[in-house]
Amino acid sequence: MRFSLAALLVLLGLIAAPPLFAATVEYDLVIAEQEVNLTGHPTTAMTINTTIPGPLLRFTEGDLARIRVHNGMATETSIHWHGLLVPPGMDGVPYVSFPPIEPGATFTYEFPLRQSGTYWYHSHSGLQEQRGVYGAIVISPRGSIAQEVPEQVILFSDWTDEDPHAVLRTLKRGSDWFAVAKGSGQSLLGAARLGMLGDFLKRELQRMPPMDIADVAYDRFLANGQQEIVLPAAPDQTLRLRLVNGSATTYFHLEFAGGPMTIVAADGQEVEPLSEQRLLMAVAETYDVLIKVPAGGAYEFRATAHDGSGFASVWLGEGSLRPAPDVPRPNLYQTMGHLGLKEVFAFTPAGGMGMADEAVAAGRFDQPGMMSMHDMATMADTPNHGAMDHSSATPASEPDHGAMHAGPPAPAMAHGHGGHGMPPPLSVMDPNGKKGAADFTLLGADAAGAPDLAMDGMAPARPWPPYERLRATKPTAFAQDKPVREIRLTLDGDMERYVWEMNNAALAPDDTITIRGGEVTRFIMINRTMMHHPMHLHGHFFRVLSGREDERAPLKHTVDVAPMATTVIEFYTDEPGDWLFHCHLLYHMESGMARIVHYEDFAADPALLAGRAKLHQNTWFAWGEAALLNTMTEGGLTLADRHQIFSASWEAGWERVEETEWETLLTWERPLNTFFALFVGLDLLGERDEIEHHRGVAGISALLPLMVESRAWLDVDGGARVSLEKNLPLTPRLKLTGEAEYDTHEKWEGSVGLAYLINQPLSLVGRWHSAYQWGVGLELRF
Ligand SMILES: [Cu+2]
Repeated sequence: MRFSLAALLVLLGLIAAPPLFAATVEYDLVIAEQEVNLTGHPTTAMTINTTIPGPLLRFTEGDLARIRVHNGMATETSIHWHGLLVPPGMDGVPYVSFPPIEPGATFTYEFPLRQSGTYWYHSHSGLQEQRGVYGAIVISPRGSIAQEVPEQVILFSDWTDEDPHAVLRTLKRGSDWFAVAKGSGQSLLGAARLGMLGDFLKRELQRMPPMDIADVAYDRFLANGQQEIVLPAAPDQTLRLRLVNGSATTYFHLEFAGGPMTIVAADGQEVEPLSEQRLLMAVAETYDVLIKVPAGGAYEFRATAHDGSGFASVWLGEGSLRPAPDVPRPNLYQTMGHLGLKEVFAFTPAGGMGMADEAVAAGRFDQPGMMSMHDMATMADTPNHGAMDHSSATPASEPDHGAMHAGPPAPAMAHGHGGHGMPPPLSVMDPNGKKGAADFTLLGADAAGAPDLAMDGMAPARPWPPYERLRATKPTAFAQDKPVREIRLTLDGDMERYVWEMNNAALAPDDTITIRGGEVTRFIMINRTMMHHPMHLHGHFFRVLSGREDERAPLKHTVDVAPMATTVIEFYTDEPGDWLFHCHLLYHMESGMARIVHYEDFAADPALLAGRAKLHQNTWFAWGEAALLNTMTEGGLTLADRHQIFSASWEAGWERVEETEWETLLTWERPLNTFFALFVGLDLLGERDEIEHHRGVAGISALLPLMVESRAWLDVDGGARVSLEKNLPLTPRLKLTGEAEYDTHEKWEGSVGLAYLINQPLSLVGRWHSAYQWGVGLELRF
């Protein structure tokens, strides 16, 4: 009797308490190349278990995960568990935490689940993430018996039919095409239309390329792999949406047509409930939100790409369609910062923005927030299209939600769902991201052509992430007695060459960030670019500090660092290993914006260290352009990596000369920064098939105020040459081009003309040249 009572008690204990022994949860993931059709055109993608996204992985806190990843492709691969606290060897970053998974091989990941929440996984090899290698992870809290509210997992992503390597090559060559394709081009006419010629001039004086919020023109934005999905929801039901941004480069503005959403977790970690009408989710972040689906309609939960080029839709509920409102497009013409003579004639781009290295080193930008509140306050006074929050100069402060919905609520559509649940397009905004590609109207591809514009981060209609208002449910502050190590990191970029850097350098072997266990490490990240960078630290959660003491600063694994702003994070160092810290914009990471964070006592496997050189592999990119007119031809071929540029250019004319005259220039150029480069080369001059002169040259290239490209050289014959070149976009497609050159041997030469962008590889050109007169023809980019 006593025995059976004891047995009963044990049995009861087993039922009531969490399981004493952790379950092992196993998954098999097969990564393979496969044909998909997301746009009406079949293309090759990389899938996990035949789908994009890959399967949702569900665990319970305390489980042991055993995941076998099979590489069914002809190229190496990897899977990284984004936001999960795993041993360093299980983190899945090739050459940092483990060797890559070779073609045909299987790697078994095994790790205990030390946390709960919404996370995701993706390939950390090359550009595979853009090709479809990602999926969501949900870890239920341990001991939870029943779900309080029904939940849905929604993974947002961006999609292009183009090979991601071709995308990166387009970015490297500095083409305008993506801006035109997604309707964020900038031009003189666009600036004039907005009454912002002053800003246009200021930017040109500052030597900054036209600002854009996103780099790539996408074909589609996806929710769980589709442009539009329908999820079941009962009237008046409260739902928990587990939202994941699995995009390669796209931030999303999230908004629910049925009312505000209540944020209850960020990056998998619980936060105090925070109500938001419109939420900006950075790349690689996750949020859990509660929404209440009103009765009487199907309500849209919309994810609008940050640059306004398209969106993905999730419909919840039944009945007539209630679309979410359009988000105004960003006003890309607005410039930032003070501009004086010192900035105009600065030697570095950072100096041109008023954020020179010396000022950074002196700690002038260490406080979280924008570089200068004074400048922002001045900006808020400038008349501007769209709403502007005059009451506050702090971009991340509480936005005035009233201003967001000044108009009447969006009208319901007269009809309900069809059998396929696919509502017709409702909005002036095309859900497909490349609407500008075929728009040949004057401002069709211009940022100024949008019906509604607002300034990013300043207007309440375009909020920045709500970090300052997020508070953890429990204190997150570290004990006061821990040593603190501060590390200052500037986020830099060379937009022209598409090289992205930290502390003025792309990823290189000697740039490891060394930290020590048992300390509080604080990263002060100072963004000296006009883009947002979602910075992600592997293997840790960090506190996002807002500049005031808050013992409940939220814990995150990924944080947005806004343009020209400072973000400060801190973490306690108790996860020995080598961990990647990088910008989660895929093409930024691939172009150098990454570092290894190394615990000083941690010794990685020597075999792994031997292979690490591959991480630092510096890829070469090649491209060319050639113009053929009835009077002349000119063009060039370029081969470049992060540090040097080889180029061959030619010019040949046959009009008004006895024989075809030509000049070919071969150079090797070493950029010092975005503004200056040194070069040596060989200048060849000839007639027909004969070389008449050849001479060595050496000189300097400089980008001058007003974006004038200049070059000066001395040659071995004791001569010299100075040349200037300027391109001015009249509309996004129509460019005025001018060149002038003075050579001590040949005297003056110059040309002026127009180039009209037809599509990515082709422009129509007409030009007057001082030697060959008027000509028309085509320019081809390849
Ligand atoms: Cu970045």
